[in-house]
Amino acid sequence: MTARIPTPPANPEEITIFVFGGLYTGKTRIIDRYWLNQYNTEYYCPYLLNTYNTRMSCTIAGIPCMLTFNEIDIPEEWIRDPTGIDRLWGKLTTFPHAAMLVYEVGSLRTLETLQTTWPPVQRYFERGECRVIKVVAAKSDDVGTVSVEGAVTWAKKVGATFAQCSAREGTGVIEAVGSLVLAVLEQRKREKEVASPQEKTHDPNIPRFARIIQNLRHRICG
Ligand SMILES: Nc1nc2c(ncn2[C@@H]2O[C@H](COP(=O)(O)OP(=O)(O)O)[C@@H](O)[C@H]2O)c(=O)[nH]1
Ligand SMILES: [Mg+2]
Repeated sequence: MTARIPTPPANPEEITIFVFGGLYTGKTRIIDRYWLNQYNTEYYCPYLLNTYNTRMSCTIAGIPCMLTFNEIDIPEEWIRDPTGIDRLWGKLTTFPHAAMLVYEVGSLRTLETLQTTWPPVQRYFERGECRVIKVVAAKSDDVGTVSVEGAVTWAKKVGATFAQCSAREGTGVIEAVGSLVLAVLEQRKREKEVASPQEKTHDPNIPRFARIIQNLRHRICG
């Protein structure tokens, strides 16, 4: 009788994504679209509002991942006084792996809100070495009054990539989240290679050194 070998538990890559932006910029709908592939037309998305911390397992580029979406509304008091963010996050010791900075295409104020609050947010991200950041122009199905060039320029300035999406139409959401996750996975791969270079098996110098050593041995030992 053959013994049944239990399947080893999958070891998913844990990835926490901050979805950060002003109120009503479309953050909840982006998560809802990605998570459940739905667009809730009701004002509230009770399913998400009950949790705020949404965890989902998925496979991206063949790699099992566990994503945690952490939605953060920017309150008015942070816009008036962004140092409030330092006071709240300055001592935190947990950090996201990636972040989406969300504004809406029809509201310059929502982009300015991101710009105003960026310095303390950047300080927090830097402490946690969170470098995978995307500026996301939400509601791209709407009339876009905010200059895309202006937003792209700012994104570059803060070291972020840029994407547009519409949760309503279901366009750009999967791509935006997917590219963030891939960037995190690539960063982890690079860090692993730096931490343990001996694990690299494709060093082109290895066969060359082996030949040199073989030659030397031949000359010495005959
Ligand atoms: N046209 C359009 N409206 C959207 C889209 N996403 C969200 N909204 C609307 O914007 C409002 C706020 O969305 P929500 O996701 O709750 O914003 P949050 O406060 O940032 O989480 C809601 O009334 C949505 O109907 C979108 O992709 N297109
Ligand atoms: Mg919300």
